[in-house]
Amino acid sequence: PSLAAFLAEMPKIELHVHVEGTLEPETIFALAKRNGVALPYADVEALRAAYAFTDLQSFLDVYYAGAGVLLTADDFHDMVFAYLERAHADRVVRAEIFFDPQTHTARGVAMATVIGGLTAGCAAARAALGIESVLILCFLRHLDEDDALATLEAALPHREKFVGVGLDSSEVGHPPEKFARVFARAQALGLRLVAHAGEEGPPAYVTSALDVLGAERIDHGVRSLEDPVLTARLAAGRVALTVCPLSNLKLRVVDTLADHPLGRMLDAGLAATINSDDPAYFGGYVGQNWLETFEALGLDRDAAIRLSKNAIDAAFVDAAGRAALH
Ligand code: ES4
Ligand code: ZN
Repeated sequence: PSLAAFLAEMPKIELHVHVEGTLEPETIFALAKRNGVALPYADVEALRAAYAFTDLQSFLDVYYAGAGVLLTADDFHDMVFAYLERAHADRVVRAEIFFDPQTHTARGVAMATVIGGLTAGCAAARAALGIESVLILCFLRHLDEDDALATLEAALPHREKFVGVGLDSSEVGHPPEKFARVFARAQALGLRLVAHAGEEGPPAYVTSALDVLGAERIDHGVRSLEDPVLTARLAAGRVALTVCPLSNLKLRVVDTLADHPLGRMLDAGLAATINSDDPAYFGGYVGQNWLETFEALGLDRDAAIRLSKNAIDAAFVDAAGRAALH
């Protein structure tokens, strides 16, 4: 088969997707109507016109506005189920899905509503489609650590419904060090640890995500190559980097996909993977990320196999689960 067909048919694992970033514009308007929530956009076209991002913050402003339409457990169920249907169509067999509880609890939505709805949606997709999924609770780094600590405590009645914690939102000015205590608490609870670092922030944030937070995977990490000591360390430790090429393009981390560092990361021996981040906002789900990146960088089947193996090795599964994925 052609490379495009090979990529389309290949079973995939998605390790970096924000469920709130899977809300399509039509769904945002449908939920706004269903819930009686006012939106700062006149219609779907006006909302789509706002998707001309200049950097991470310009995206986050729109993304948090869109997430404001989510109120009921059904909303969270339907959102994650719709994402998993699309992922399944891209041949995703397992997804490890981020959610941002503070975006919802700050509006008065109960933690049980958020986690209960998402868990039910994941279960429904597993039953209907056979797709596996787990949830990772992310702390918003633009808020303070006490808010993150209170969020983790509020989530503990639902401890068995998420496998780990992450760190997302505005990176520059909010280094990993700010969240040392909440990550230590999460680690003590047996949760898996990941953090966004080196997306817009410097390589030093990747280093401190590893050293101060104990992060097991780095989300993005594309700026790691600027630091040769860090690059050697990530390669030697086979630390997975969950790279999101179309996100980096839309948020102007790179000027063109042909400039994307993914090929150089693989050449440097880094355990990179391909993911979609916020697919409803960035112009494509995970299959589109694979296809466009391979075309722009001239990657081959050998690279596809390496990227897939990296994702299998990085997935939060036990030894039997990993053997089944290989
Ligand atoms: C995000 Cl692309 C990105 N970076 C940081 N935080 C985020 N939350 C949702 N998408
Ligand atoms: Zn992300």
